[in-house]
Order: sequence, then structure tokens, then C-alpha cells
Amino acid sequence: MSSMDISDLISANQGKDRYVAPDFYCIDDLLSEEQKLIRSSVRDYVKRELSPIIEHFAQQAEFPRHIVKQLGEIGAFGPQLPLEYGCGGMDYTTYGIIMQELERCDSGVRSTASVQGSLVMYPIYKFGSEAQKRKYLPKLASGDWLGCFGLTEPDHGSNPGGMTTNFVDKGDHYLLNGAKMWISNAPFADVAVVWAKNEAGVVHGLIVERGMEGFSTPTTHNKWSLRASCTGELVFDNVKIPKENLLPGVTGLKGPLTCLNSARYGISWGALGAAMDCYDTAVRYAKQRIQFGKPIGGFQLQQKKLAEMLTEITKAQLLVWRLGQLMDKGLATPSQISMAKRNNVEIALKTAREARQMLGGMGITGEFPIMRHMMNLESVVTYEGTHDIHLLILGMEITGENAFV
Ligand code: TGC
Ligand code: FAD
Repeated sequence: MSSMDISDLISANQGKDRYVAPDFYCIDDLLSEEQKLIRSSVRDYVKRELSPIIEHFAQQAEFPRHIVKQLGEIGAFGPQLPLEYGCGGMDYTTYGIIMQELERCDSGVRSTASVQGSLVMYPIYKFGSEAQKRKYLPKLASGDWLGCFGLTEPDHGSNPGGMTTNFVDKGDHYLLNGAKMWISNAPFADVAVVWAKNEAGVVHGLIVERGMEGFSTPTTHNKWSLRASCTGELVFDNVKIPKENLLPGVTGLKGPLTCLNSARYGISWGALGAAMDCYDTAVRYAKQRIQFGKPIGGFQLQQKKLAEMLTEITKAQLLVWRLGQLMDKGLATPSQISMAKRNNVEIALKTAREARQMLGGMGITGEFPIMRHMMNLESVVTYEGTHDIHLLILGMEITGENAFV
């Protein structure tokens, strides 16, 4: 889409987003003035630049590529990473708040930001050499470059430890072979953080750059979910990787799983944003839609739906607020993060499904964001560890017994 068409779309739809965030337990009182200021500026950006265009891009199954630079400008890429590499230097609660505001608009937008910040910049920051940090982080933070994260393979999704993508040491370089599937941002990514096994079967992280010979990124078509996010494959056919592109700071599966802790944390805030948007839309509709001579919000059945949505949203808000504190103190455990990701995506999906019903036939149209959220959340409940996998992580924490195998 040309920039002229985008500005027409923005003008035509400006002001239509009337979102007001639910805050039944006054959780705002628990946030700092700075956190609220950042939230307000991201919310303004979303209302001004994203809400007017998102439905169009989702309907067209097109990635709004122009927003990558904008997301960099508003500080959505790696806000939790240090200032010295061009990042935000903020706390994890602020990171969560930003993810919530973006996913309130669309899970695909949050996906773009969480892949970039938690799955590309974070591993480079945490496990990269000083030269790698200086080379990649500022350009990724500003949105000049887009990154992607390659862990999942066609035959290894929930069980990434079985991966077959591999590299061999050729003296002055590595030779990478294999394929990754379901990779967010892949078709447009400038760099990919790829997890692969060496000759000894040990997992390492490698930075692969677009343009390297033998590296291709075919697009995944026909998705009914995350249509405004681009998904693709990463195919490596004897790709020569310079030795300085290996992440020196980690070996083994704990490398990618450590990055997933950060991204799953962001999703727990983000999915809640989608739930809050569905709830807010349903409340407004219930007050306006007249049937049998009165607003449908006056019927007990509809009130039950709204009361239960708000209850679950409020519980989920408290969960992520506390988890944010634990993240900032470095105390959050992977299973605490699993609980929040699992719970908040589930309540978001349930909220979206109930809200969609409350809008009747209008609920299936693009006039309202609910159906789009609902379809998006089917990906969110699957990626970064499925609903089942997070339950098994919790089960293992509780019992000490491993039910994966
Ligand atoms: P297991 O033997 O349990 O563990 C292997 C090593 O990893 C360590 N570890 C962790 N370290 C840090 N954080 C965590 N959360 C960790 N979980 C495990 C563990 O201590 C061990 O370390 P060491 O030193 O002893 O070697 O591994 P397993 O093979 O039995 O599998 C465990 C399991 C199932 C929990 C894990 O593989 C898993 O979480 N599976 C789900 C896969 C997944 O989440 N994939 C996500 C792909 S990326 C994605 O979806 C991006 S979507 C992006 C978007 O668009 O937003
Ligand atoms: P499978 O692992 O085949 O699971 C199928 C079903 O079996 C699931 O219901 C699962 O819960 C269940 N199951 C599996 N194992 C067990 C068990 N032990 N016990 C009980 N039930 C089990 N990956 C990346 O690396 N990078 C990305 O950027 C990325 N982006 C994505 C974007 C989208 C839109 C989607 C849909 C996926 C993305 N993924 C990405 C991949 C995602 O992480 C995987 O889809 C997910 O981990 C599940 O793997 P799978 O699809 O192979 O399902």
C-alpha cells in the first residue's frame, strides 16, 4: 500500500477508536507517573496511527511494514534493554504496559514488537559479544532493521530439543543447513537469530543476515489468524556463516528458552490488552443496542457475561502487575511466567468469544475489532508454548514429575 493510501485510510478512520481501559480495582494507583505517561503516549500513538489502518491490513492479510520504523520511534523495541545500546532502559512493568497497548490494537502488532525486543535483541544483548551488541542493537531498537527468531521446525514445535537444523565448523566459517517454520517477521527480516545444533548435537545461537547465499524466507500464506503479521519459513541451504556471528554466551536449549521467558511475559500483558479491548467494545455495544424495547445490557444474561469478563480481566491485571515486580527484581520463575501466559491468553480468548456473541451478527464484521482479536488469539494460545505445554510446565513445578515424556 502506498503512503498516500495509508494517509487516506488514517483520515477516513481517525477518531473512531473510543477505547477506555477497564480498571475496576484501581490498579493504576500501583503504577508510577512515568509508567502512566508512557502508556498514555503509546495509547495516543495507537489511536492515531494504528487503529485507523489495522482492520484494512488484516483483511488484506498484509503486514503494515511502515509501522516498523514507527514502533522503533515510540520505543517499543527492547524498552527493557539498556540505553547504551539505543534501547529504552525501562523496567519490565513498562515493557508489559507497552505490549498491552499494542495488543489492545492487534496481536500481530505486539508480535512484531515482542519478537524484535525479546527474541532478537534480548539474546544478542544477553548472549552476544560486545561487537555484536554494538552492530545490531541500535539498528534493531530504532526499527531500521527488523529481526526474527528461528526455533520451531516442521517436525519440532513443542519439542524444540529435537531440532535437526545444524552447522558444521569449516575452519574459517560455519556451514548451516536445515529449515525453520512458523517464523514471525521472517519474510521481511533483515536478521534472524537461529538456533541450531553443532556436530556434537549442542544447541547454539547464530545470527543470519538477509542476503547470505543459500538463505531464503518463503512466506506462509492463507492464515486466518495474525493476518496483519507476516509469518514465514527460514531455509538454510549450505549457508556460510561468519564465525563472529555465533552468540558466544550460551549453549544448550536454555538459550532460546531464556529468551522465551521474556517474550511470554510480554504476551501475558499483551493478551490481556486484547481482552480489555473486547470487553470495552462489548460494554459500549450493550448500552446502545436496543432489543425488546431496551438496551441488551439491561438483560441479566448479558450482564452476567460482562460481570464475568470484568472479573477475569481484573484478576489477570493483578497477576501481571505482580509478575512485573518479580521480573524487575529478577525473581520471576519460568513456571510463574507460564501461569500468567496460559491464564491471560485463555481469559482473553474466552472474553473475545463471549464479546463476539454479545454483538450478534455485527460481531463477525470488521466494523468491530472482536472477531479479529479472537482469531489472533488462536495463534497466541499456540505460540511461545501451547496452552497444554504451559500446563505441563506448571504440573512439573508442582509435583516434581516430568509429564512431557
Ligand atoms: P528441558 O530438559 O526441560 O530443559 C532443557 C534446558 O533448558 C532449561 N530450561 C529453561 N531455561 C530457561 N528458561 C526456561 N523457561 C527453561 N525451561 C527449561 C533447563 O533447565 C535445561 O537446562 P540445562 O542447563 O539442564 O540443559 O527441556 P525439554 O526438551 O524437556 O523441553 C522443555 C519444554 C517443553 C518446557 C520446552 O521445550 C518448551 O517450552 N516447549 C515449547 C516450545 C516453545 O515455546 N516454542 C516457542 C517458539 S518461539 C515462538 O513461538 C515465537 S512466537 C512469537 C510471536 O510472534 O510473538
Ligand atoms: P505441536 O508441538 O505439534 O503440538 C500439537 C498439539 O499437541 C498441541 O495441542 C500441543 O499442546 C500438543 N502436545 C505437544 N506435546 C505434548 C505433550 N508432551 N503432552 C500433551 N500435549 C502435547 N516459532 C518460532 O520459533 N519463531 C516464531 O517467530 C514463531 N512465530 C509463530 C507465529 C505463528 C502465527 C504461529 C502459529 C506459530 C509461531 N511459532 C514460532 C511456532 C510456535 O511456537 C509453535 O507452533 C508452537 O510451539 C507449537 O508447535 P507445533 O505447532 O509444532 O505444535
